[in-house]
Parts: sequence; C-alpha cells; structure tokens
Amino acid sequence: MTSTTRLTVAQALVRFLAAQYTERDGVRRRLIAATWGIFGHGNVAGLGQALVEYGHVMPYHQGRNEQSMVHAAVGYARQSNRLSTHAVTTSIGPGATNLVTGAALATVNHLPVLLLPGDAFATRPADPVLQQLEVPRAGDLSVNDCLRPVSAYFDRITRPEALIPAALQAMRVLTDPVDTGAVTLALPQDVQAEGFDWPEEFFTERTWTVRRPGADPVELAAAVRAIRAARRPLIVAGGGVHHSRAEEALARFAETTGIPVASTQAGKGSLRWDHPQDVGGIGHTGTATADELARTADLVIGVGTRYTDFTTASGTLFTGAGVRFLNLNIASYDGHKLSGLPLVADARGGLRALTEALTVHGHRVDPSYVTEYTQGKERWEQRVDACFAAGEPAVRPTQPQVIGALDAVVDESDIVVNAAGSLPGDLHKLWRTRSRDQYHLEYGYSCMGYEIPAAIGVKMAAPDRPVWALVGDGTYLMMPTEIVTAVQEGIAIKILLVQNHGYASIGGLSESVGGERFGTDYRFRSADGTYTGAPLPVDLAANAASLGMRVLRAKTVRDLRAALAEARDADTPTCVYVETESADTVSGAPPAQAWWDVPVAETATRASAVKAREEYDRHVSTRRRHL
Ligand SMILES: Cc1ncc(C[n+]2csc(CCOP(=O)(O)OP(=O)(O)O)c2C)c(N)n1
Ligand SMILES: [Mg+2]
Repeated sequence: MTSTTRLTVAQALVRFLAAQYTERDGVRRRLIAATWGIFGHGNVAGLGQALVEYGHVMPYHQGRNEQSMVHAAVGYARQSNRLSTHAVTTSIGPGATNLVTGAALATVNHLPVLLLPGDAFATRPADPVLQQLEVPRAGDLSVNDCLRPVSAYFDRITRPEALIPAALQAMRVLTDPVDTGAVTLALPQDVQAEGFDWPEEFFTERTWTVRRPGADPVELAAAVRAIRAARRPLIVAGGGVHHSRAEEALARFAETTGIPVASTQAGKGSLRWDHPQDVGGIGHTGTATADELARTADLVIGVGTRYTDFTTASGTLFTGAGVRFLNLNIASYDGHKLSGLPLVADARGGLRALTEALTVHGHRVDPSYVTEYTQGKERWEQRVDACFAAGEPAVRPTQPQVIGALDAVVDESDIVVNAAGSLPGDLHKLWRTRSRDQYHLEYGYSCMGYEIPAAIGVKMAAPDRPVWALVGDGTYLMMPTEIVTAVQEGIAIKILLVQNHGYASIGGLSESVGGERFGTDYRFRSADGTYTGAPLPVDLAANAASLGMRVLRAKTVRDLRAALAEARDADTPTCVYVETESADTVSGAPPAQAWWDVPVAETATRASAVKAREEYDRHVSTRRRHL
C-alpha cells in the first residue's frame, strides 16, 4: 500500500512546489524559488496558512500590488534564463484580476511564472461570497476566467485530488521552452483548506529537463544551401538567443561566416556592442546601419525572433527583390513566419550545427560586404558619441545625455531594466551593451510599471550586480509602490527617474499621426478647457523619498554623473532624479530609421491629420507581404 500524508490542498501544493527542480546543461536549480503573496479571504486561511506551515522550505515575499508581484517574478525568471521562477498567490476577485496584465506580459514574452489566484467556493454554500462575480447566464464563471486567454496553461482545482494532475501539467508548461508563460492554477478558497490523503510520491523531488531539441537534417541541409547561396545575408538575433544561452554559438557562427548581426529589443546584447559584427538594433527603433542592411538583404536569418512589427517596420523593412527568410526557432510557429525556411531547433544547437556545416564548405561572405557594414557601424558609433557628448555641463540634459551619463559609470556587471516610454527606442539605438544580460528590455508587452518591480526580481536573481530601473515620470506614476518592498527587503535596486512632465513618446507619436499631442502632457487645464497650462507641480523625487528610498537630485549633466556614480556604490535602494527637456521638445536621439504602422484618421477636417494621412498612405503602399 502506498503511504499517504494528510494535508490541506494548499499545504500539499506548497510542499510539492518546494520539491520541483529544473535541469539544463548539467545545472540543477529550484524551479519555484519563492512565493509572492497578498492575502485576503480568498487565500489567507489556505495558501497563507500553508506558507507559514512550510516557511522553512518555501520563502515568502510580501508585495504591494498583484500585477507588480508578477513583474517581479518575471524579472527574476528572465534573469534566471527561465530555469527558475516565483509563484504569486492572491485573494479572490480584485486581487485575482489584478494579475491579468502581469500574466499577459509573461505569456507574450514566453517567461514562466506560476499564478495562484484564490477562487470562489467550489461547494457554493452561500453564493455570492464577498467579491464573487455572479452572472445569471452561467453558474460556473468566475472572474478568474479572465486569466484563460493570457495564460499558457489554466486549470481550476475544484476537487483536492485534481491538484495532482494539474500541478504536474503546470510544471510541464513552465519548463517547456516553447509553451512557457503564465501558468494559472485557480484555487477555490474552500478547496485550499480541505484535507486529503496525498500519496507520498507526490512530494518526492522531481527534475524537469529543459530540453534542447536538435535540428532536423533535411531542414538543416536546406538552411545551409540558403546561406551558401546568399550574397547579402543578415542575422536578426531575438530573445531566443538569450533564453538558449546561445550568445557564444552566435558569435562563432557570425565570425565563421562574416555575416553581420542585428538585434531586436529582446535580442540586444547577443553580441557585445563592440564586436565588429554587431550592427545594433533593427527595425523602427534600429540603427541606420542595421536597417540599411535589412533593406538590401537577400537572406534574413532570424534566430529566436518572433518578428514583431517593430522588427519588420510593420512589413516595410525587408525590400530586397528576392529576399528570403531562414528562421532558426524552437517554436515551429515562429519558424514558419514570413514564409521562411524553418529550422526548428534550440538556438544554440542549431547555430552550432550551421557553423559546423558551413566550416566544411569554408563559406564566407564577400570582403566588400564586410567593409560595407564595418564602415556603417563606425558611422553609427560616431552618431552615438555625438548624442552622448555632454555639451554645456551646466544645463539640463537631453535624454540621450542621461543615457550617456549612465553609460559612463557602468561596467559589464550592471543591468538596465526598462519597458515603456521613449527610453526603449533611445536605448535600442544608443545603448552600448557590455554583457550578454545587461540589456533587460521588456518590449513584448512594453508595460508601463514593469521596471521597478522587475528590477527587484532581477536583483534577487543577481544579488551582486548593480541593477538599474530606468523609468519615465508616467511609468513611475503608474507603479512606484514596490519601492516599499525593495526598502523592506533591503534589495538595493537603483532607479533612474527621468522627469519630462508627461508622455514624450506618445506625444511625439500623436504629433506624427495628426493627434496634436492630445492628452499626452501632464499640464493644468487652461481657460479653454485643454491641458495646455503650466506643468503640474508634482515632486516625484519627494515621492520616492517618502516611500523610503534615498534620492539624489541632479539638475545638470555634471550633477547627474556624480549622482549616478554615488548611486552605483550605494548598498541601499537609491533613486537618481533628473529633469530633462520638456515633453514637447525633441529628445535629441537620432530619428526613426524605419516606419511603424499606427493607422491615421482617414477622414478629418484638421490639417495636421489630413497631412499625416497622406504620409501614412505613402508608407502603407510600400508594405510587402512575404509569400
Ligand atoms: C500600462 C500601459 N499603459 C499605456 C501604455 C501606452 N504608453 C506607452 S509609452 C506611454 C507614456 C510613457 O510615459 P513616460 O514613462 O513618462 O515616458 P516618456 O514617454 O515621457 O519617455 C504610454 C502611455 C503602456 N505602454 N503601458
Ligand atoms: Mg515622461
């Protein structure tokens, strides 16, 4: 007879989670390293009690907002190469639905995170309980059903024994390099507290291998033929290069063949910025060099990329007459994009196989092509130097000068975390990435408010490294509250807070699409009813200080350099606050080198929109469908 242990569902789940491990390349790690939680009646007596009972095997962290707890877990997971993550427990109702944005962010970016929202009673003794959704048309709906479309896996545990298959499936998905994302186990509050006789085997240690599938020989042979036939090949390195830890393999492949490497937001840092074949970011926020190579490429070799609209300039970037795509991707879905030749495999293994096959043929691109991109890279680096140049040290800096000041104080150990606003574009064009994981941009969901909690998660995964959350004022106002958590836990993140009184990014976009910056500046209402009055007198530096951070205010480029150096050395959470040029002046960064499709009003009376539409139609006419 199998021996059993009587535990509640919540206790069993916590014990089970504490015994799960991942393994890749001979390294074994805890899969669920800790659990974040905010308690309410939907989880306090279930998971809350279980986390006290099993606190010795499952560390707990207190958060301030359910969404931001997911951001912290995602930051931790990405910094852990998806081999380790956190769980997040919430109450029912608003606590649970606050997870939706975080869940979408995790799933879009293929980053694992385990969500454990409480749910209404399975036994329905007294419907509706506090915060329960009631819909007359369906008795089995709960607000947690909102999490289904944004979860890579979803289950609701309405019977204790159902936890066994559900928990095993949840671990399978979390550790699957293709399917991973937010995994949700909704836990009715009565079921969480219910006792059950669990087979002991449920709690024995289990190791989940994070697989590295190899290339199919037929696909590999076709890929080699395509590369050998290409005269102007270009590699597009995506986030999959990092997830697979394929940076070295990519460098070998590039060096063997002479092919230049452009990168997406998720793939930046695949090569160090000063590697002679790194031509920088590609697409709407790309460098002139990479985008020019993209326009004239005859073979685009995507490695671990989803080809988002930013990368393809909404289908207008790859204009070479006979351009073809070769897509090395672990997901067949992405491998087949743009009618490309699929090479469905782990990025590292796939790149090694390609390098080996091409070495046999002694294949290299023409030296004139190498000269062309080398010169292009030099020209772009001069533009970056010019943007970073401090100019007059006593005046308020431009945003590129802020980035330049940070560039001047960091080394390869620093990590910069960012997600939304005008910083992602400027960073993609300008940042000089010094190590494989220095550039942590969440640009799959580009979620304002990711930065501060994610930096906490990153710092938990890399405690000895300086971790910088780069935030605009809009982003700061969206989600500053986890500063309290950083202070409470003594997690010495650094925040670089850029004040420009509103949404510089969307303001600029609005102007270019005939929207006249409507609703994008933070200003008082004027007599005419519009927000065109004086800037708002908010003091975000004082706000950060009130939450417990040390704050250094910088007015000029000279101050900023000193403040950043001081913050870098700090061993408590520290914020550097700087005001840049106001939102309605240009950032000083190089303009977009490629288009991005944001549809413009087809009919309008205002001249700005009519003109913008003419421009829009011109761009749309250049769109290419790759068939
Ligand atoms: C949660 C969320 N809401 C809305 C947006 C759309 N959006 C993108 S950038 C931005 C403004 C960001 O403002 P700020 O952080 O001040 O950066 P700035 O544009 O001034 O550089 C908005 C509203 C978003 N990305 N995320
Ligand atoms: Mg702003």
